[in-house]
This record gives sequence, C-alpha cells and structure tokens, in this order.
Amino acid sequence: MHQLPKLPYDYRSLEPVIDAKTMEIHHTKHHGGYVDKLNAALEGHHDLLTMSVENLLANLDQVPAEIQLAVRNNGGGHANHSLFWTSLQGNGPQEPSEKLMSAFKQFFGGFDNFKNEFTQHALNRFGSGWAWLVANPDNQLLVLSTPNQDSPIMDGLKPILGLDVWEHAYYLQYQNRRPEYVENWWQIVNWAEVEKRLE
Ligand code: MN3
Repeated sequence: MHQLPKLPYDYRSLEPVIDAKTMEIHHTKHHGGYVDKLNAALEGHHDLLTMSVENLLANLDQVPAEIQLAVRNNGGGHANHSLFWTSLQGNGPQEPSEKLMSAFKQFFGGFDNFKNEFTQHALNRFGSGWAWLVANPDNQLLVLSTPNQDSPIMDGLKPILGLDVWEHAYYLQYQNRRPEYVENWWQIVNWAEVEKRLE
C-alpha cells in the first residue's frame, strides 16, 4: 500500500507565500486522493503492489491496460507531490549553493536564465500541470513542463525540482494570478534539497 507522506513542516510554515488552508487541502485531499486512488487501482495486482511509485511510472508499459491511466494519473500525482513538499521550506528565502550556481551556469548560462526559462514553462503550461528542472540520463539539466500529473520519470528523466501549477495549488490565495504565485514561490524553494537530488 502506498502511504501519504507526512510534511516535513507545519501547514503554516510556508506563509505568506502559500497559506495554511491551501497546504492542508492540497496535502490531505488532493495528494491524499491520489494515494487512495492509486491503491484502489492496484488492488489485486500483487506483482505491482510491491513496486515503488517511481518504478511503476518508469515501467508504465508493464502495467495492464485497464489500470494504466489510473496509475499514470494517480501514481504521477503521488510522486509529483511527494517531491514537491520536500522541495519547499519556510525559513525565509535561500540562495542556491556555489555548486548549484555553477550547474545553472553550465546548462542555462546562469541562475537568472534558468529561473526565467523555468518560469516561462510554468506560465505557458495551459490548464493543469507542472514545470520541472530535470536531469537526463547523461546528467544534463533541462527545464520542461508536463500536463496533468504526468511525471518526467515516465520519459526516463530524473525530476530535480517541480512546481505545481494546478489551480488547486494557489487558487484560494492567488485566484487567477498564476504569475504572482510562481514569482513568490521562489522564496520557499529548498535549494539544499535540490542540490541533494543532483548527486
Ligand atoms: Mn497539486
């Protein structure tokens, strides 16, 4: 059985960037819903129940056709949100380390360029989805976006940092103002955690 992970901080910790009510609903109802529906889809599929969600997403072609879409959507939702929560922190804006800065320089021409490119993916994603910083199998960094709850893992990519741009992630506080949510979100990125994922 897949389990809803506990958050490494309080629902209020990310205020004023993300309000406590949004965090609570997002974690318990949305992420919780993906976990419940993933477990329901996998019921009776004993061989699949022992696989990690990342492993399921990387091997969707081995999942029976009748539950493939449910595993893709809800497994993706579970994996994406698990990564999202641990990418955030509420101790005030942090700076990426020198090591991270040099990676941004190498692959994007600098931190500001990376930020701009990532932001464009977050703003240009029509409807619901995610913006991502990912590593490809050659350990090159790139930014992209995915629709719905699709995970970069499905395409053999390793997610390093993800931003949820579904309206449920920001609507209570920002309504239709996605650009303001995205801009403020940079203040709560946990760069130390991002760096760990690069290793
Ligand atoms: Mn979400």
